[in-house]
Amino acid sequence: MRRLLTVLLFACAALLGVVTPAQAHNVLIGSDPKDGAQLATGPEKITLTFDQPVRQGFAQISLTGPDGTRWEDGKTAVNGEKVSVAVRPLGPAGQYVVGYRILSSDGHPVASKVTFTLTTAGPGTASQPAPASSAVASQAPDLSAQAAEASQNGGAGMAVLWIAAALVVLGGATIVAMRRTKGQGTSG
Ligand SMILES: [Cu+2]
Repeated sequence: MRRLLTVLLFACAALLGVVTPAQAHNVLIGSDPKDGAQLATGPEKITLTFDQPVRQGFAQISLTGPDGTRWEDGKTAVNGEKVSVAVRPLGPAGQYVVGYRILSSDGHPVASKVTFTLTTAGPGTASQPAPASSAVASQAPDLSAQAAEASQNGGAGMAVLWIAAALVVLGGATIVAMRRTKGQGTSG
């Protein structure tokens, strides 16, 4: 019986070793403007800082105003741990939401938001809607990030194979161990 337990323990350890990710997700450690900031003047750009370098190509920052208007201007840029986007002159006073989605250095997408409040209305006009195409474009990075993660985790496919193989080995070892235990029981 001890042999069986030992086999089970080793099998569990092997499974954990395969499943546990080698690296952690990127974590947002700072932003400009800061989360919860009260600003009299709108920022010219938004910069987010992470604890690890962000992968190129999939990062996206959006800035949504109190009336739902989008205020980011142009493409999101990734520079090491920093991700930024330009912002056009803000309009109405109120809460602005900085939504972001990035691809972690471990290949997993991370998405969240920070908010700030514009205390004084700026010169920007809310009647200047984001082009319709940008709404479509904003969906695309989500899909490509997932695709990238999937291909990145050709690792994941391999992990499944490893788990399957480990289960087969575990099953075989369990049968062998049980037979031996049984054999020892009848002969002794
Ligand atoms: Cu991860």
